[in-house]
This record gives sequence, structure tokens and C-alpha cells, in this order.
Amino acid sequence: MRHEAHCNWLTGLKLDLRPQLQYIKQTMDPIELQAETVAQKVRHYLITTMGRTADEANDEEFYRAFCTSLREEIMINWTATTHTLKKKGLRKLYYLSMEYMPGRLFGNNITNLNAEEFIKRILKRLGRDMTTIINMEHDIGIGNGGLGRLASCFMDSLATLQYPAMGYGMRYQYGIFEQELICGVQVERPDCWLLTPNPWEFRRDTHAVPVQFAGKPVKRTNSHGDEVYDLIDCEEVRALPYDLPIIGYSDSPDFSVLTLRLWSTKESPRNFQLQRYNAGELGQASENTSLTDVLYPNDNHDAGKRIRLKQEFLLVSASLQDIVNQYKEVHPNFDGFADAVRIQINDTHPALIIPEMMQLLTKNNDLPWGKAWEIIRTCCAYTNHTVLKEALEDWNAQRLGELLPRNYSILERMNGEFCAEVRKTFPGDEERVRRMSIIEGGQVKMANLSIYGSNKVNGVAALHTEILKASLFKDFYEMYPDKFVNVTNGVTQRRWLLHCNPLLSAFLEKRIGKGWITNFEEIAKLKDFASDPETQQEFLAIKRKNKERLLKMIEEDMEFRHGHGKNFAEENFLSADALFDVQIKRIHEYKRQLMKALHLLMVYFEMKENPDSHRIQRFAMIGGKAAPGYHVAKSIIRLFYCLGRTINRDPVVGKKLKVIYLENYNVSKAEVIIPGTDLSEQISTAGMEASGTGNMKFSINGALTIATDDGANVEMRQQITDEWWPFMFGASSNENLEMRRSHSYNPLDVYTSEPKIKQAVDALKDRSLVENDAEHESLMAVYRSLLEGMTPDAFFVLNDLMAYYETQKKVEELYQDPNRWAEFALHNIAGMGAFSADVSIKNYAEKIWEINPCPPDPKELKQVRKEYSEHDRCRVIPS
Ligand code: F58
Repeated sequence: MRHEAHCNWLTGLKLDLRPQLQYIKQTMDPIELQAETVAQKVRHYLITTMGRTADEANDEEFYRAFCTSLREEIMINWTATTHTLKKKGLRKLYYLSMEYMPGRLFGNNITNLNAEEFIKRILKRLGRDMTTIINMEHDIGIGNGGLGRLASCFMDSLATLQYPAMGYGMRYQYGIFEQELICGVQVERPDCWLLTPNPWEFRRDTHAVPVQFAGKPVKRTNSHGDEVYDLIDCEEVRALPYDLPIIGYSDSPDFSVLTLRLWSTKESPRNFQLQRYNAGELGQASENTSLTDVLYPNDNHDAGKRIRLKQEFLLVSASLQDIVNQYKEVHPNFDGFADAVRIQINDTHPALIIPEMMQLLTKNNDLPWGKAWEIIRTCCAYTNHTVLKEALEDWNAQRLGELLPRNYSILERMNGEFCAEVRKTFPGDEERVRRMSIIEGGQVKMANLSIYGSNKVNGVAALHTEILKASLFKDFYEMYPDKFVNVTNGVTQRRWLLHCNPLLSAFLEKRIGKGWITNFEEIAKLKDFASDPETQQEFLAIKRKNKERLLKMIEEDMEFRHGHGKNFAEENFLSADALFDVQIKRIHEYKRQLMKALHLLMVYFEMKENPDSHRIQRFAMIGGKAAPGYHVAKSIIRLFYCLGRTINRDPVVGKKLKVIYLENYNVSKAEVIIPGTDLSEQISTAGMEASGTGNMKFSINGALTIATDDGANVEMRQQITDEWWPFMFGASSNENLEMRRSHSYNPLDVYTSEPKIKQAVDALKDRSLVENDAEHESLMAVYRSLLEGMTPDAFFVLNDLMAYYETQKKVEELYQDPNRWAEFALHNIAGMGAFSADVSIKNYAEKIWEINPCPPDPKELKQVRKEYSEHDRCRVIPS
């Protein structure tokens, strides 16, 4: 019978499963039967792709065979979604980002397919443990932090909401470095996420495209008289894409699967430059094969490096060619391009798409400059993620001219036209022209280019967008007020609640159903339960379990890294009774991890004097990576190490206060840390954190937030309401702005007038925390950043420290009343409906892209299913 003959589509080999299936059919229910079919497929892949039987395969091999089986379910919908988008020819969004942070895919894919229970059954049949198998996957960290993780949350929402969209990025061989702490010193190790084959990626040789660098431009004119340039003697690099499927959440089998296309120059042997090698230039010979090797590990800082510029152009040029190729498959000319294509520039890193599009339209496709410009300005939109001046991208004009001569000529012409436009709008204001110019002082200003070339510019939280309009991009706002819009960030509740916190998800389902999974505004229904003591007790019990899970994870991680998990736990942990006080994010002075450290010192000194001065136990955890060249940030990490050593070993204080550093913080660790947190630390210098997204993840997992009124904290407070937002403190962004403008702040005043602060700061230099000169030097660097130099304490740490200290007292007080604490936490969760990435994406879709959902066409699905042949199907979702 057709259904019983198992045909292996990979090899054409016939596997006859009739005897097994007949036996199974008689003895099992249909779900068990399906589970056995998948289990059989896993065994099958183990043999056909690895030559291993199920009993001998190790966990990694097993993980890969399992994913390969699961993939089959996805491939049908992926093919059907792609066909539908192509056939319908609707407007499509292309999200361009140099960074993504998908984390692990396997577990999340299972969640989005709604298949946990089923997968557990299969693994049980195969005698394997789900957590062990899930942990076999490398965490994909091809980004630095918030910006990259936001891009991944957005991909999840785009797929779930079934928008016509595609993501482009870079397949860095080495993602964000692995952080190892050796006696508190950060050591960066390569992140070898591609050590074993990645079962989720598909190499697409047929979509490879050439990207050209350097060379001599030869001028000619197009048929409209516009100057265009052919390149001779240039370097041509082959960009090869690898596709990752992004599975939209659904409880039906008709889910969408979108494509995240990542470019690589690695696996194209012709990118090796033999002539250079023969000339003895070994490094340069392999420059292009290694172009996509390494992610630049700076967050909120522009490195200005040549290879980075090449990477950015590679993303831009390859993606644009790919977009145009897709367009041309269904359109005869460019008349419909502006209508069909939307390109989101994720920060300025892909902004060279603006001149590159001009070059492609005017030269390759003979469009007049004016028309091409209209198209560009209609298609492109730009998201800004920072107000920090040092993070704004400027490229050395000469370098850009040498590497991308044609783009540079185009930029010069664009800049000429732009400056003329500014002069026309603001006659006689040459200073303004200078400030707004795209090329100025030998630098190309990428933000200025991005604003000029975009249809819309958005900030990532209301306060941030206001700051852009009022200061950073004030000139531009005055010229193009309608361009500026706000789209507040959000996170996907699928990964950051449903997947990472199964206990809390079940708790929610019991009370408010499952609607929140795809419509997070429904989370507001939880308010009705917030004052119910039984609900509070259940919430507290779940929190405790998640805290225990977190302790176990840290212990196992310490055992794995340093071989001393148990000893480490005994010396450095407090139990789940303690307040779990967590700050996890990149280490940066504006994020003020230093304020956390100084507060811990203040508490330490108080407890030393009087052990009963603090009534609760506090377990402080800090995690995050420092940019490799950011010395003060690395010194702050070392300070935490010294603090932990001093405090944790103290026979008296150590019973109530402990401090640990969570090594190598990444997405999969966040999935365990966040549900196990009581207190979320969001304490940036007001006005400096564009939005924050960690703040949202903690809050939806039932942590209370201690926060300055910065970034999206402001809107969280408004939504949750001041009544349930008890731990706000510190100077406002306007106050900080004013202090900076008037140079009125002097940290020495605070230091001398507040004895508690003086005592904590003095500990940085009096050697009481250190064991050697190197540690002393690090702590002195921190000390000097606070009190010495041209702008001491540029991030106003000491200015807010007393307020922070007082607010932490309120935290301790509330924590002593668990039910009341739970009531606050429940109100905090309930107030978070607006901070789903779904909401952000709907806002982008309405305000910026003007796109509509497009689910896979049922006819396409049927057709693909038929072609795949039902009988060979590895059904993961029970039909
Ligand atoms: C972050 N930026 C913001 N940049 O700091 C954060 O407030 C915001 O929530 C998040 O974006 C999402 O909007 C950020 O992560 C980077 O890491 C860049 C990487 C490339 C170099 C420049 C910084």
C-alpha cells in the first residue's frame, strides 16, 4: 500500500516499513503512530547521513538527525510561502541588518510549531532527553546585543503575522566572541558556532552574486545624459547566501516560513587572490575569502575599520542584487519597483544601499537620476538605535573613495544636490549646511546620508525619538518634519515567555487562555487576578522553581567551564529565598554597571558594621561582554570579580549578600536567567539608552524593575502605571541634558558630601578589595573615571547613587511581603501588552512600509504537499 512503503527522497532508496508499521498500527493510538514514524525517520537519517545507528549515535549526531527530520515539516510551508509571495507579487519588505541574534533555533522552532508534547513523545521513544538534545545546538550570536536581538524578534513577528518579508544579514564564521573570565579578566575566545554542520541552514549556490570593490571607474553617460561608471581592474568577490527558515507561530498546519538570507564569502574558492599570494602578500591574498569571518565586537561604538566597510558593502550590494533579481522574475521593467519594494536599513550600517541603488538603477538599468532618486526615497527607511556620538558611523572619505569609487562619485553628486536643497530651505545658513552635509571634513556621515535617502526615520522608543528630533537630528527634523516617526521596540512573547518560561505560560493559560501568544494585548486580563492570594502564591511558587533552575544552570556552567560547580555554588550562591537581583547587558559606562557595584559596596559596608541593617538576603548577578578594546568596561568586570571575592567569603556579610559574574552571557543563558529574576536592573543614564529590550523581557517574566526614566522604561511605566512601578529613581533626561550643557555637575561635591558614597568610592583605591597590583590598576582606572580627567563621571553615576540607594531600600521592604511583591509583579506583567514585537511590526507595517499580511496560499500548500508526496511526510504537527 502507498502509505506503508517509505520512499527515501534523498537517495531514492526504498525502505519497507510495512512489518513494523503493521505491528505498530495494531497496538498504538494515531499520535503514537506518528511519533513512531518520526522516530523511524530520525534513525533513518542517522544511518543515511552519518552512518550511525541510534544506539551508537552521540547526542550531537542525534540532534542533527532530529533537526533534519523536523525540517521536512518546515520545508513544505517554506516552499509554499515563497511561491505565494512570488505569485501574488505584493509589496515586500526586505530587512537589512548587519546583525542578528537568533540564539538556538531547535527549541524555539518546536514552540512555534506547537509541537512540544509530540516531540517529547518521540524523544521518549528514542530514549533521549529533550534538554540534553536541545543543549547540543550552538547559540547563534551573529550580533552584539540589543540591535541584533531586535532584528531576530522582528523576524519572528513578521513570520507569525504572515507579512511578505525577508531578512538579509551576514553569515559570520565567528559570531560575538565567547567570554571567559580568568580571575576576573575577560579573555575573548572565538565563537565556533559552525564547528559542526548547521542543520537549519541551506546553502543556495544558485543565488550567489558578484560584488565589486576598488578598480578604476570609466565614465560614460546613460541614455538620459547622467554620468555612470564602468569599473575596470576591480576586485570581484562572490557572495554566497545561506538561508535560515524563520517559522511563524501557528496552531494550524498552514503556518508561514520566511527566509533569513545570510551572505558568506568563505566557501567560494575563487575569492582567493592567487596573484597576491604569488607576490608574497599572504594576508591580502585571503582578504576576500575571510571577509565574512568575524563580527566586529563593538556595541555602541564605531570602529571605522576597512574590512568592516567591505562587509557593509557586501551586505548592501549582494542583497540589492538579490532583491532586483526577485523583482525581475515577475516584473518586465522598473515602473513598479517603488511600489513593490520596501527596504529597512537597520541602523546606518547598510546605508550604502542608497548610492548603490542609484548606481544599479542609472547604470545597469538606464533610469534617469531623478527617477532613480524618487524610487530610492520611496523604498528606503532608516531606524536609528543610538544617540551616542561615538556610535555614529563616519567613514573616511578617501578610504571610501578608494574602495568604492563609483559609490563615492554618486555620494558627491547626492551631497551637492542635498546641500543645494538645504541652502534653498535655509538661505544664508552655511553653518547648518556644514552640519547637515553628507561629506564634511573628509568624512562621510552615514546618519546624514540615511536620513536624506529615506522615506521615514524612526527612533526605537518615544523618548528616544523625541531626543532625535530635539537634538541629534534637529536640523533634519526642521527640514523634514514628516519623515520622523517613533516605533517603540518590542520583544517576541513566543521566545521570551512561551518558550523560555513554560511554568508561567501554563499559569497564564489556566487563567486567561492562550490568546496572548499571538495577541499580547490580552495579557491585560491578568490584572483581574493580581490581588487574588491564591494566584499570588502560585506565581511565587513558579518564580521559586525558575530561580532553582537558574541556580542549577549556573552551577552546571561553572562545572563545565572551570570544573568546580559544586564548590563554586557552596561558596558563591544564596538559595532561592534570596532576592535575585540581576543586571545583564553589554558592559558600557552609560548602562552604569558601576552604579550597581557601588551600591553593593555600600550595602557591604553597612552589613559589616551591623549585620541586621538589611533584613533580606540579596543575590546579585551581573553578566555581559565588554568590547575587547574598552578598557574601563573590562575594569568594571574585574571590579565585580574583586567584589564577589570579598563579599562572598565574608563570614558574616556572605550569609546575606552574594555577588557573582555570569560568564559568557548570551541568548540561551538569558532564557534561563530572565525567568529566575526578581529584580531587573535598568539603570542607564537617562537620555542615553535608546530603548532597551531586556527591560521588557524581565517584566513579562514577572520581575520588578528598578529603573531610571530612560528609553522604553518611560513607556513601560506609563502602561504599567506609576502605582505599580515603585522603583523609579534618578535624574531625568532633561536634567542630565541641562547638567551637561551648563557644565554644572561636579562629582567631587557628591563624593565629599555623602559619607556612604565616599566610603564605597574609596574602596576602589585603598587596596582593600584587591590581591595584586594588576587588580589595583583596574580598580584605579574605575576610580579615575569617576573623579578625574576632563569630564569626570560623564555618566552621572554618583549624581544618582543616593537616589538609587534609597530606592533599593524600598525594594528590600517590599520583598519582605511576598504576596504584595507578587501583586506588583502580576500588574507589571499585565501592563506589558504594548511591548510585543508584534505590535512594533504592525506599527512599522502601517506607518512605514504600508504592507499587508499574505499567508501561504492553500492551493500552493496543497500543490507542494502533493509534490512532496504525503506518504513520505514526517508529520510533526498532528493533523
Ligand atoms: C541598541 N543598540 C540600543 N547597537 O543600545 C538599545 O537601547 C536598543 O534597545 C537596541 O539597540 C534595539 O533598538 C545596539 O545594540 C549595537 O550593538 C551596534 C552594533 C554595531 C556597531 C554599533 C553599535
